[in-house]
Amino acid sequence: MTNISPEPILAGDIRAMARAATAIENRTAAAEPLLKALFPHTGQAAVIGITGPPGAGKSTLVDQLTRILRAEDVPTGIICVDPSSPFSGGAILGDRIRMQRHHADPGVFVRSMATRGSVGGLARGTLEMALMLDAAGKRVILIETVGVGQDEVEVARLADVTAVVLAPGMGDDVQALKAGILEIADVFVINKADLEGAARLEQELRAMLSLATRPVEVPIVKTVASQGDGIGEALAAIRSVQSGNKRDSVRLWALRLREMLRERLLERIPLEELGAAAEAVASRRQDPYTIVEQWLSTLY
Ligand SMILES: Nc1nc2c(ncn2[C@@H]2O[C@H](COP(=O)(O)OP(=O)(O)OP(=O)(O)O)[C@@H](O)[C@H]2O)c(=O)[nH]1
Ligand SMILES: [Mg+2]
Repeated sequence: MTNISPEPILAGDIRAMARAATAIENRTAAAEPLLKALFPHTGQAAVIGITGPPGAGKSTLVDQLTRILRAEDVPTGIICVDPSSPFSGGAILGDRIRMQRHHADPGVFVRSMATRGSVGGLARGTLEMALMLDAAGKRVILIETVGVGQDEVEVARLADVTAVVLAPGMGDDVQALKAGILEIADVFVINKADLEGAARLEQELRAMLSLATRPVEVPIVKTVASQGDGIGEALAAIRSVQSGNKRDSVRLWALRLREMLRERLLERIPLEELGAAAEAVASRRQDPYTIVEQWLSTLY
C-alpha cells in the first residue's frame, strides 16, 4: 500500500486530488489514513445536493451555477454520481462534454462516481469525496444525483442544502415523484421554464406543498438552465436556505456516525452468514437476540 500524502491535497494540487479521489472511490487502503489526516482541515465548504428526475436539467444547472460561482472566484467542486441505473444511460458523456469548459479552470474540480448499485456505500463515498474537496480548499461542492431511488435521498442527507430540479413535460407529474424526494427538498428549481407546462407544474407543486407539513417554506425558483436564465435566483435561494436554515452539523454528524457504524458492523458479517442466520431465525431454530449477541461478541 502506498500512502497518499495529505500536504499536496491541502495545497489544492489537482493531481494529488485526482489520486485521492480514485483511492476514495475504489476504497483502497490508502483512503482512510488520508481522510483522517485531512479531516481537521474540513468544515469550510457548503455542500449542495442537486437532485431530480432524469433529464430535468441537473447537469446543465450545475454547469451554470459553477459559472456564476467561478465569476465570484469561489473554488468549486463538482461530484456527479454516475447513474448506473438504466434510466440515464448515455447521459454521462454529454455531462463530460458540458463540464469540459471548466476543466481548463484550476478552480473547479470535477469528479464522477459510479453508484455500483450500493445504497449507503454511495453516500459514504460521496461524503468522503466532499470532505477531501473541502480540505483541498473548495468552498462550494455541488453533488448531482439522479432522483430515481434511495441513493439520492441518502446523499441529500449529507448535503447542507438540497435543491430538487423538476421540469415540465417529462411525464413526471408531481404526484408521481417519490415522496422521499419531496421531503428532502430545501429548494425547488422548476427548470425548462421555457417549455409549456412550467406554470402548471408550479401550480401542482404549490398545491402539494400546501398540503405537506414542512417547518419552513420551501422556495420555488424557475430557470431556463440551457439559456442561463434564473441561475442567479436559484443560487440566491440556495444560499438563503443555507445561511438561514443551515442544517445543524452536530445532528448531521450524529447521522453520519450512525451510518458509518452500521456499515462497519455489516461489513464484518458475510452475506452468507447473514442469510443462514435469517433462515435459522425464520424457522425458529434460533432466536435473533442470541445471534446478534454472538456477532457483537466476536467482532472485536
Ligand atoms: N428547453 C430546455 N431544455 C433544457 C433546459 N435545461 C436543460 N435542457 C436540456 O435538457 C436535456 C437534459 O439536460 P441535463 O442537464 O443533461 O439533465 P440531467 O438532469 O443532468 O440529466 P441526467 O443526468 O441524465 O438525469 C439536455 O438536452 C439539455 O440541453 C432548459 O431550461 N430548457
Ligand atoms: Mg446529468
